[in-house]
Amino acid sequence: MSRCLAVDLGGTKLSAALIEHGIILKKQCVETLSSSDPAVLSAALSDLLVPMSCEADVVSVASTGIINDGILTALNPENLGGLNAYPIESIIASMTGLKTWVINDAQAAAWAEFNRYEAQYPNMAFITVSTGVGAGLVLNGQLQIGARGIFGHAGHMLADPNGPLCGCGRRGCVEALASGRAMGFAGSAYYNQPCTGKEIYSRYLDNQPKAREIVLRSAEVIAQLIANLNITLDLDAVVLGGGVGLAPNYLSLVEEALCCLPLVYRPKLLPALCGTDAGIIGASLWAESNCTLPVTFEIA
Ligand code: ADP
Ligand code: BMX
Ligand code: ZN
Repeated sequence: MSRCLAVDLGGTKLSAALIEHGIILKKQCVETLSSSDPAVLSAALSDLLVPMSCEADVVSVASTGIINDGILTALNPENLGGLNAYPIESIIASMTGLKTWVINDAQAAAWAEFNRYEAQYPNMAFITVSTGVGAGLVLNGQLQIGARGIFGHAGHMLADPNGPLCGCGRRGCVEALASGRAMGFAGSAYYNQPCTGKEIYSRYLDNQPKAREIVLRSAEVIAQLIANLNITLDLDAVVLGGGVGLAPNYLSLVEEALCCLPLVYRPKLLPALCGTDAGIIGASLWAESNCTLPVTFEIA
């Protein structure tokens, strides 16, 4: 495989890039249109991917949602405007005419960061605090996907049994308290006007007390999630990414919250070196490893 058309489909943004030998040659990013109508997503994918596909040999997608057998099943359909059961692999393969690989976005980003950190941390969790809260796990140097693609969906672990109802149907998930959408909801209720997570974050940076409370709560919940993962999986490092995770000072807030816990709960905490490109880079690396021909042995 030489040139990959790598795609990152998140709840807020959709990006595509041509990547050759790990180098991004060309990249485009648009807003993810929120609609339960699959035709809306298909049209957006076609507009973005078809013009770039003539320059690519393969397509590889990092997508929000559980990816199993090439089908996107939203654990939290609200993050995608209610869209669910979308056969993303076959749709993209037929619109581009190219072999298409698809994995979960946080799993892809975990693979990108594992490689970007030069495999120094064979037991590593990547957490994205973005539209939702996603996670990807590399254990013993292997990216974990799971038999049904669910591996690592730690954003839906319990944070507060009395917390808000999560779009997945469970009450008090990490995502319902800590994600960009959750911060936007909490802020909209308080300020009595629709707010995004990004807007709440800039109010926090301006020292507005309610926004500060919302952002600190998010960071505290993420720190507890990291502690839970560390005590379960004995991690070498946790890498933080996503629009919120990479926002100024967020990692320090998580670090401060972690510092209140006993040492055994505190892994090394690192920023995502690939930044917002972790999904596309991880997808291209994933396609590369899938395209490697199996070693064949000749029997004399
Ligand atoms: P996606 O979820 O599509 O991968 P992002 O990683 O950009 O996209 O995450 C989107 C979420 O992060 C939204 O809730 C948005 O409001 C929030 N966000 C984006 N940029 C920032 C920022 N600079 N500071 C704080 N929050 C941000
Ligand atoms: C949700 C879930 C995960 C995803 C995570 C981060 C859906 C549609 N997505 O927990 O699969 O990895 O959000 O996604 O159920 P993002 O859009 O915030 O990057
Ligand atoms: Zn949930």
